[in-house]
Amino acid sequence: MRTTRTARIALAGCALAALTVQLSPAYAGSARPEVSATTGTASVFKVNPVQSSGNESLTDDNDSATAVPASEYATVQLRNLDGSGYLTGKWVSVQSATGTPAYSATNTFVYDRHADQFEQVMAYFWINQAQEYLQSLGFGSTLRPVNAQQQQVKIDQYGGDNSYQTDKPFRIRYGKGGVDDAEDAEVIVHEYGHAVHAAQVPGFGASEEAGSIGEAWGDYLGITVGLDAAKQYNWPVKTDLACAMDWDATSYTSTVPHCLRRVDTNLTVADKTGEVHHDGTIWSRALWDIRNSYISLGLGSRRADTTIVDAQFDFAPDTSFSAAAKATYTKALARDGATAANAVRTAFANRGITF
Ligand SMILES: [Ca+2]
Ligand SMILES: [Ca+2]
Ligand SMILES: [Ca+2]
Ligand SMILES: [Zn+2]
Repeated sequence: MRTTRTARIALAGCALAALTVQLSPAYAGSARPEVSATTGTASVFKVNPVQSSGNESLTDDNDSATAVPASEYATVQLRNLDGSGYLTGKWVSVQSATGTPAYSATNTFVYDRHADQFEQVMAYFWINQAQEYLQSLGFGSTLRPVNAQQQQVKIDQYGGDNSYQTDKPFRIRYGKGGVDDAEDAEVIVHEYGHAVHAAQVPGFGASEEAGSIGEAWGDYLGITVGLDAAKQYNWPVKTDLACAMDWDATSYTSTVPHCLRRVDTNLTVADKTGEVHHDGTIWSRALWDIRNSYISLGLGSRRADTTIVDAQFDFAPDTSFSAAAKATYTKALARDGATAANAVRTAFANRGITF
């Protein structure tokens, strides 16, 4: 769940919110011809238009096409499609309750942000990108697979300004309050982060600290996948690296830079309030420090992410901060050696998390 200041919904955490609305398959009864190719072309935001432009004055303007300049869109490959001509493939299946499902006989999905299909394309591209990122770290080859399944995604007008990952059914829903949630890759991947946890540890999030780790991981994954993609596709990053959801946040934050949350706050366990998004920023700062320590040690962010993800397999569904920190330290020691492991221990200790 990506609770915002304007729409705080009383659910314990995304992974706990079991929404059971079951809609008929969006594509049932279609008479469209099959498309055989599994790679297509699409237009997407370069993570989000605030991050790629540095322009904190961009506004939603009621989903207007002209609110975001053409320079902030990139033409990309859509990979792993199933050849049906719809946005369904090996790692993602997008359904929409808003607007006609995107379809192209040539796998060409070029829309502007005013079109409902744009959010569908963004969700497909960014979830596929997140799974490809995890696989590029070795998950599914040298390491255990991580949520290597077709992620169900729904885009609709659900509630206020919020998005959810649910376990029953196993699905992500993106809302359309303010800036449409699926116009910001950091929102898209945040929710995918919850699906990753749920796939690694069934029932994950069964304590307040586990729920906080879930929110922290979603924010961190959104940022790291976006930064890795910016490197891969040569896109500019013009806002603070630690700022999550720069574009979505323009709808409900008045201070600049616009961030739903940051992963570099200075909170410690002494600042806990019992609210998972707030308390998650304690954990996400530790992840951020681990990342930067690995970069300083010459190990790089990808190695940090590999250790962080691999350690998550060892978290109990109702883990405490302390137990999860110890599991991360133990994984770092085994994979990366004593110097890296000590940096992990320090990152947690600086948040007041000891073991
Ligand atoms: Ca839109
Ligand atoms: Ca929104
Ligand atoms: Ca950002
Ligand atoms: Zn969340």
